[in-house]
Amino acid sequence: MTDSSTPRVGILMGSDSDWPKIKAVAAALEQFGVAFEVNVMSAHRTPQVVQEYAVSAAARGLSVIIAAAGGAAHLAGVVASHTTLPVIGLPVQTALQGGLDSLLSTVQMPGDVPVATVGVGMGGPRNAGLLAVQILALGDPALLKKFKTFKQGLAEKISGKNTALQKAIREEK
Ligand code: RP5
Repeated sequence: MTDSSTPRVGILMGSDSDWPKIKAVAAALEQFGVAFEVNVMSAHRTPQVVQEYAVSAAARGLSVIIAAAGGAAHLAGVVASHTTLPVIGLPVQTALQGGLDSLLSTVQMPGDVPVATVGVGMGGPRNAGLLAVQILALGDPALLKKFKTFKQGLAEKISGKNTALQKAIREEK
């Protein structure tokens, strides 16, 4: 049995230094009222902890794991190797070309072990949270309804921006 406070999404990061860069994941989940937990663990520094977490995640009620790491970013891949849950890889920005190292380490998984990798920087952290919401919404009609409303809001926002831009262009003439 799960209740509304049981975490459905596990957010992992390789270091606490990642948190300021990926906080938007949590904000996206909070926006949709999705319960989550946040933990620091490292594929390289605490491999045993990562394995134990990934192996027990489904039985503890989690449905999606979001794994963020920077540099030699192997956390998401290692987690995916130990669980049947969908894993979203979140590459963290670094000094090396904005995080190209993180992006490639996360996305270039071998066949048979998928990691759904979102972008590095920009909308990446928020998209990781929203993708988790969409996965959960497949089996949760109330959440799907909220997500549809959100999408509708996006369309209205862009339409409003377009109207404002057309007006500004007309006034410039
Ligand atoms: C990665 O190494 C972490 O995800 C982090 O992005 C990076 C640096 O970690 P710290 O040296 O700041 O702990 O595993």
